[in-house]
Amino acid sequence: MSYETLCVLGLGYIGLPTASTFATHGKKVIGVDINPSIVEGLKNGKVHLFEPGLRTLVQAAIRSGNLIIKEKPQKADAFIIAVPTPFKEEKKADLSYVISAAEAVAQVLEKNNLVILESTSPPRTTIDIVAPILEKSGLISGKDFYLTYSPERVLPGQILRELIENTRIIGGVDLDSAQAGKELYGTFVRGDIILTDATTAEMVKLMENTYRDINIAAANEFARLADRFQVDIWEAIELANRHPRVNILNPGPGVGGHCISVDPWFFVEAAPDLARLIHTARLVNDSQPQFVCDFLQRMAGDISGKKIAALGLAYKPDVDDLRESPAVETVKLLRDAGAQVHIFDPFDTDFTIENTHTSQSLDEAITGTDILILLVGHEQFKKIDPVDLANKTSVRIVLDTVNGWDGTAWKAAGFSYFRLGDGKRR
Ligand code: SAJ
Repeated sequence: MSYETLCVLGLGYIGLPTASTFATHGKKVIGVDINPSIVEGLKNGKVHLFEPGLRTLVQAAIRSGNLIIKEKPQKADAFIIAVPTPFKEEKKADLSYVISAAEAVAQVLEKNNLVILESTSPPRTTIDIVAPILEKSGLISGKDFYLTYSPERVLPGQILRELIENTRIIGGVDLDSAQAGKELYGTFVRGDIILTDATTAEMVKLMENTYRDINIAAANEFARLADRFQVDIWEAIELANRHPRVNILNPGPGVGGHCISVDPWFFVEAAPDLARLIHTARLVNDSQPQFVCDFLQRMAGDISGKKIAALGLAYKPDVDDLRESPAVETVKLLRDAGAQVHIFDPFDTDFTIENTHTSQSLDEAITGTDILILLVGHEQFKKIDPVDLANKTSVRIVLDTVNGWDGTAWKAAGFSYFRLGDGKRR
């Protein structure tokens, strides 16, 4: 079976690059999104997300005539569901987008079609939730049509390269389904394509991000311990990582993004009696903005009424994505502690946080500031010359939460420089 026409549901960070890459590899792709403004924009070549190289890729795909954007799915050989699975207030997976996408596919599903779920989902979603919805079409998964779960594993900022080069896991409801998935992704995937069952593939995806979350939680807890024991955590991590089997990650203001800060909750929700370490790691990372706020107050004294310039809002360096960003959380805590916070992120100069001031430039943010706090290690911030900055602003207290700056240079330029987790030099 060869799959010539595809329908990709959800044109976000995963669906749009996936649809465009298939299109530039010769497949006829219908890209579907329920958001009319995204559909309108894409039809005119306007890309609503920032990812290096994405705009060029999407425009090439549309120009080639192989990528067509629609609001509803149509009949196709294969369907890829790449809609978001956010979580609700109470940290439970919100599967409503997956469910409505599956319902839309069921309307047009035909014999021998292939359906692939890519959205990160709690274990057993493919078998217990998606299959029964698709089977309302009267067709049976694994018999009349192929059904697989294949997680995306790409790193925001490097999506286009990793989409092609990373190992791809394909879990089928049966072996034929997994093989059908392999045939499709083989169109452009250069990494290994490994077949398994659908639930294993779901669990692999959650385990990867949970593993990273737990390791970052350990780094954050080490930073707190270092602060107490007057140790510089950055020095300590560098030394510990000289052990051949140790690789401690970096502490920071917390863990954000739509993946790592969300996915572990799917385990906690599905098996709270078992996922105890996973739950604790989430709590440690989620409380890191509070640790940053408390740390600043210990270093700089009462911040009430003080003007603070907060540099960076994105969930990690050099992306424009603010979802679950610990930088945003930290700003809110500083504001609630009475500070007048001036926020600046070069990737999103329009974003507002209630009762804070959005700055359009670094210079605007630092004017008349008492304290400068670096929350995201964007390249643009890392390049700031402390001598140059000292001439532009009255600010003399600096908190670096990401080890983005050379403390010695900042001190030499006349700043009181504090670094998160550095209990030695403060
Ligand atoms: N972070 C730290 N310390 C570190 C590394 C990261 O505090 O040492 C923070 C970041 O600042 C950010 C968060 O963790 O707030 C997550 O960033 P990330 O770069 O680790 O990962 P994501 O969320 O951008 O992408 C992850 C990737 N998963 C893994 O590396 C295991 C990616 O491969 C997945 O495709 C993606 O999640 C996803 O969509 O699931």
